[in-house]
Amino acid sequence: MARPKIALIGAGQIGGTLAHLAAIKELGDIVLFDISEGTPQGKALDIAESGPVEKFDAKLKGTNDYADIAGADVCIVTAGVPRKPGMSRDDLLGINLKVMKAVGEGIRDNAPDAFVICITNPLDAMVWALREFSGLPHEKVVGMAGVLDSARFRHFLAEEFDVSMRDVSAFVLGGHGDTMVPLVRYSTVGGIPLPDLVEMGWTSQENMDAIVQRTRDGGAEIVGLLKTGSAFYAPAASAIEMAEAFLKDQKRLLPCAAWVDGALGLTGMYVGVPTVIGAGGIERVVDIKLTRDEQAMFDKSVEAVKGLVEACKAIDSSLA
Ligand code: A3D
Repeated sequence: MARPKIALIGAGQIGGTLAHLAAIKELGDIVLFDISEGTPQGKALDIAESGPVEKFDAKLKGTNDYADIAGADVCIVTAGVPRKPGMSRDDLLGINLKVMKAVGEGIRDNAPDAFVICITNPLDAMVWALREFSGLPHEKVVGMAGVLDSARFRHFLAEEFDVSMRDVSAFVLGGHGDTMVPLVRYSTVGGIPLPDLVEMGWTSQENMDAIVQRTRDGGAEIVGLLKTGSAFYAPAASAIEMAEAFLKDQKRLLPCAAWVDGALGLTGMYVGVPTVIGAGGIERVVDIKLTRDEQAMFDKSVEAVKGLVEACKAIDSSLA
């Protein structure tokens, strides 16, 4: 049986890391696409040359031609610009919207059957625009944010409790921005919900609140340290988890920016919600019940995403 084909649109920091991870995990053959001449070719060759050492047979190709992504099973989109210190994700909207148009059309014309994972920021608006420009079915176009935000939350919690990260499960919902909603009540250590752990005295409410805020600011913390770009190792690992769930029909329950039409009281929009990812793409949006406080936070996040989508429509009249 032929190996699956994975197209990575954008061969920058995240794109290169995605290619490396996909090769090491032997998820399929990899095509790295970028408008920058030489970058995808150089990274593809460099990673391919690690094959004998890492012991993978995945084929890698770098290209500046969309024709080379033809027939891709998965496309992961990181094309665009990342933020610099002092910038919010929303400051990237104008420039990255134009990039989504070119990428969406490239996927529509060359890989219309792919499962498409968008990473470009501002995430919830860009995945919406990418879906509009590509015209692919909603269940096949999804944004990566919740897996990363939840991984950050899990990492901070594992440090706080001094337990293995494997035993920490956590959920972050809503838009991928300052209004994201780390759901404390649904987050557990070894199955014990966080509020119970506070009650047991394992940690304090103050520490929990600080971890929730650090999770919300997780992207900015890395941008502040790196100074020349944004996070790329954890974002790449998170998108690979989603791609693997699709390619292996794993039915993973993962928080993603998915098209929600009916669940959680929403009609027709992309926002971070719990989903099931399998061979059909987004096979289910999990309609969880929120408390009044959680709902208020989620509503605020939804409004922020709607504002960004309206801004996209104002910039590009074909989206209105
Ligand atoms: P970077 O290393 O700059 O790579 C972006 C690449 O896109 C560059 O190689 C560009 O040449 C390329 N590019 C620009 N325009 C086009 C185009 N029209 N077609 C194809 N390629 C193009 O950035 P990065 O990899 O660090 O980040 C990529 C994106 O991911 C940025 O928008 C970040 O803000 C975003 N990001 C999202 C998350 C989420 O959790 C959602 C996390 C981290 C970064």
